[in-house]
Amino acid sequence: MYTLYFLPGACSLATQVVLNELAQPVRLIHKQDAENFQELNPAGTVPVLKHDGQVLNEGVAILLQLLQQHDNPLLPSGSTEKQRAIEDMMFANASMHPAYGRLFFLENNLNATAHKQQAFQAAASAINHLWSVVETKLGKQAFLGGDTLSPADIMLTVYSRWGGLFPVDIVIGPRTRAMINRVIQRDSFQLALQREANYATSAA
Ligand SMILES: N[C@@H](CCC(=O)N[C@@H](CS)C(=O)NCC(=O)O)C(=O)O
Repeated sequence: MYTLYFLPGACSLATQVVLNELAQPVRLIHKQDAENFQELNPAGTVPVLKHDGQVLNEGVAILLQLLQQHDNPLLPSGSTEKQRAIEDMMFANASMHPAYGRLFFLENNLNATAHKQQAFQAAASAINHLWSVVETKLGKQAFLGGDTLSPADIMLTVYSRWGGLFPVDIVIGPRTRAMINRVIQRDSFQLALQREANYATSAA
């Protein structure tokens, strides 16, 4: 049984979706309910995954460990395809995630002024550029990895839900929208959302 420390709707949602894709049982613990979260991850971020006494940090490192541990069609075995899948995961985690992170930073650290809105717009424009890169990468494919789901599709789908929290126009192209909708409709994603919602309900 895996234990996943999470925040609702955060990037830890992607970890849970991958665990669901791999049919692995998972127990959720809200970050605020952890007695010693700083000891689990001194950086203070989710996801944190515990399994067999091992504590794993950093989203991509966690996903790679899971994908190497359990048979799955998400991470290809051919070296070129595998390299591309990891590149896409890093694009999501190290380019798109921090681009959205600027919106959270601005919201939490600037008072409402014209400058704040200007900064939001600059941050949104960087995000929109990255979504245009995704649109080009997708080409005629259903998913970034081709015909079948890849880990980066799940990660990007989770991040795509953050734009609505801010007063910005995030522009996501039609092929990317279709990919996101395919990911959201999967049982693994719906189950993950349901578990997070049920957790919030039982904690209330
Ligand atoms: N590089 C880290 C970044 C993780 C990260 O930034 N997580 C955010 C949520 S998406 C977080 O935990 N922020 C701290 C907080 O909101 O308390 C990873 O990929 O695991």
